[in-house]
Amino acid sequence: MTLNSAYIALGSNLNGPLEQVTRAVVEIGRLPGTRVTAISSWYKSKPLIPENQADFVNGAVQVETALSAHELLKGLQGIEQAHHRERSLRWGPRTLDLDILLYNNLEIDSPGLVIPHPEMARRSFVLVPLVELDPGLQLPDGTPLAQLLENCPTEGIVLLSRGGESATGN
Ligand code: ROI
Repeated sequence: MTLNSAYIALGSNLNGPLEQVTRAVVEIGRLPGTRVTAISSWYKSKPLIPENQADFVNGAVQVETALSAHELLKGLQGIEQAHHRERSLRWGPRTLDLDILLYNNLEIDSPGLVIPHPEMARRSFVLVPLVELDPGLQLPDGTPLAQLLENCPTEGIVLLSRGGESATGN
């Protein structure tokens, strides 16, 4: 079985955000053929548009998976739905947001799935946990993520709880 390496961003600002994201990590590790190989720290961050909503908890995990990128996306969407995610407002508060940031060194541009995640270069709440997981990570075009982070404002991001290595799931 060929295993793929993917990085997933987690975010929540509703219904006990820290519990939402920590439960989601366990659930990600239960997706078929998928193992969580590293978990970042959790960070509290100010909402990026609109600002009149609660602070977010953000983090990232690395997984090894036998799933294709589209299968992984389907699995993550199932987890989001199980957390009663409501999609009423495009930029509104959410109980759980799971985004595939990177999948091997692939570039994917299909209607429901774009990898690398198009917004990640501008979002320090994504880049900070990602660079923590692997300071040497690069986009498929070779751009170091640490360099993107240097150009991103990081004020408003506060370390909430320190992460560690983990091997959850199967
Ligand atoms: N802002 C922060 N800080 N963290 C998020 O995960 C997040 N997700 C979003 C919007 C509403 C754009 N803002 C966010 O989808």
